[in-house]
Amino acid sequence: MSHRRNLPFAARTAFLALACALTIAGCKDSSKTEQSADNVPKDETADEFIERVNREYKEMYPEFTASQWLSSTYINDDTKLLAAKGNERFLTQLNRWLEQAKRFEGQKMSPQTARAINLLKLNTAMPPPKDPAKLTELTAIATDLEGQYGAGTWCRDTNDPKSCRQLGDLEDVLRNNRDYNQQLEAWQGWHTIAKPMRGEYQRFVELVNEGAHDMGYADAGEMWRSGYDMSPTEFAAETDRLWGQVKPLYEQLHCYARTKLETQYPGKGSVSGGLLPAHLMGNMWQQDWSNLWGFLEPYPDAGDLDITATLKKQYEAGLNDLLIKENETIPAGREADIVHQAEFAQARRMNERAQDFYVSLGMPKLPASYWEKSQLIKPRDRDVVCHASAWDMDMSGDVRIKMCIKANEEDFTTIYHELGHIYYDLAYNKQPPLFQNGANDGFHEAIGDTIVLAMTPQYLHTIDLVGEQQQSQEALINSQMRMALAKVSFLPFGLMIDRWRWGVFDGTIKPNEYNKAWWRLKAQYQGVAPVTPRGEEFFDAGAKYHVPGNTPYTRYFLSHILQFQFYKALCNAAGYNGPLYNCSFYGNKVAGQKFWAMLSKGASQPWQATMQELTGSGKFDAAPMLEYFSPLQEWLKKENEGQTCGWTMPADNSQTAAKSDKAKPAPKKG
Ligand code: X8Z
Ligand code: ZN
Repeated sequence: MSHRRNLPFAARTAFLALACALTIAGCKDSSKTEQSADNVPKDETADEFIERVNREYKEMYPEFTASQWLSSTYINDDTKLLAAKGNERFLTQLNRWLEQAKRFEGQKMSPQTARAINLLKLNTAMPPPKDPAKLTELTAIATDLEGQYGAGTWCRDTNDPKSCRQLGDLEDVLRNNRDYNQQLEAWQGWHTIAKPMRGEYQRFVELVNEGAHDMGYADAGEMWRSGYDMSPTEFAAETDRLWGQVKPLYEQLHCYARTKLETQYPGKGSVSGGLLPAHLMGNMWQQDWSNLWGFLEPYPDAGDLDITATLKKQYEAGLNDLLIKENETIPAGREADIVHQAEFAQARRMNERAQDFYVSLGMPKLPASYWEKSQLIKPRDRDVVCHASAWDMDMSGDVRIKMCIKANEEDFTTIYHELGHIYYDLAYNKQPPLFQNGANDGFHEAIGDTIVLAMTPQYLHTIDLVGEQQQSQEALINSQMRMALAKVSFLPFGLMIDRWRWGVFDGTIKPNEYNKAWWRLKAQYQGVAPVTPRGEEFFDAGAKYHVPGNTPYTRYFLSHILQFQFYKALCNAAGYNGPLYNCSFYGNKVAGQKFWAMLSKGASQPWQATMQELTGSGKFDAAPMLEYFSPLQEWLKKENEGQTCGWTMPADNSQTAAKSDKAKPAPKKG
């Protein structure tokens, strides 16, 4: 499941705990079977050690993932308790294995075994302190933070439960409502849910840093940067290099968006210094600007790309069918059930469509259990973590996703994203457990998105999601803009989250400046700013899933570079010769085979080798992304002529106010 990628870390941890119980039980007979008190066979070689770890890991894994799955799909105190305990057991076992591995330091062993031992160290994003009491405290905090995020609710009127809203509702406001104040209210409302997390998060940081230290790392951030087959310092420099490659493209898009926002919201479309108002970008975290299509579409007459409208129509048609079918018999009050049924049917239809792409490449159909056990839509009777994730429950084919799918384009492409994780899981299931992972975590995130790049307007037309497509320069710019609003707008966000966490972990960002540093990085990288002061009474980082969920984020930045490298390689494999942006390898079995071969390698070799096999180069490189967007970049340069692009940093970002609001900041909410 996600444990090995996002939720994964916690999951792994718990998983290990289970193995631990088995180990102790076996221990009783150890004297007779030549085992030490710790159940470690005497004279075990490094190769045998790794073989045993793989076996124990796989044995304990299903119980661990089950506890994590339950606590994410049914948030209450009991499931939180079980998840925390599961995690604790896993991390205890991880510590034990790491202790046992020390025997082999400096010894000769096969490169595969050396790699496996290193991967074992990196098997969690939550390095466990050795002190058992602190480990217990850490897993309880981790489960609680994720639960708080999942159950996060803002009430306009605390005395009126009907006024309460969760993330999905508030995101709908940002998605569909262009009213300045209503967007501001939704944005501020959601950010109230993170305020109570601050103290716990601070303690969380102390505890994982202690764990990282116990494992030989300077801090948890250094550990996170150690998973890339190069030194942590080299890795950080690589991310700077890649950002340098793509920054000019982002700045052009930022400039264009600002001009349009200023027209849309006269006097309020930017914040002093030329930054974009955080609540106006159509997305809670300004990481994807697709929802601003209504006024960012370059050529409204150059064809139709409104996938959301078609998905909604499909949903409504399905709902109508159900209503007609059951018209005579629907008892009063059962309308909500029918709506729920129609939402589920639409989510399933979207999911089948995504599966079809993978199957067209020669990959297997998803197992029956996937359809039975996945959570596709938000249950009505309980809190769940709606943030999309993909799970490998047992390393043997019980794969699932957990989403709260709605009929819109964003969720549609997110299903393709999640299936990328699922097909990776299925492809590497034959590898030993410690190699059942992405070549690096950016690879895992890039698989489904590579498929999304191949969802060209032509592909979307063949599956009846958009109408007939024009072959004109205007239509091309529209389709490039559609992709850029999702992919280019994301880049600085993909970097800034971990720039913040790296600083929090290494102590350069102190607890009393968490929020100030957050907004400084938002301004520096994304060029966005809040329109009302966001002092230290807030904890705005906590309003983004991956912070309370403790999922490292640089993986997504990498993925947004890698996916274009993969896409280009698969287009080449498919024998495609035209301009990169027009290529779809839908239905191409040669490309599919090449993709599957890469997925099957898992983490069994350095990612550079896996990359070399697929693309012919063993380096991260943003050139394919720039090649893809070159028509748009040229167009943007012309469009922005005469503008002063870029932005200047606010002097004190916690006091930032909108130009028009300088004298009278809006009152703080909640
Ligand atoms: O978290 C995700 C996936 C699950 S791995 C839905 N993504 C990041 C996000 O939502 O912030 C995908 C893109 C970036
Ligand atoms: Zn993902």
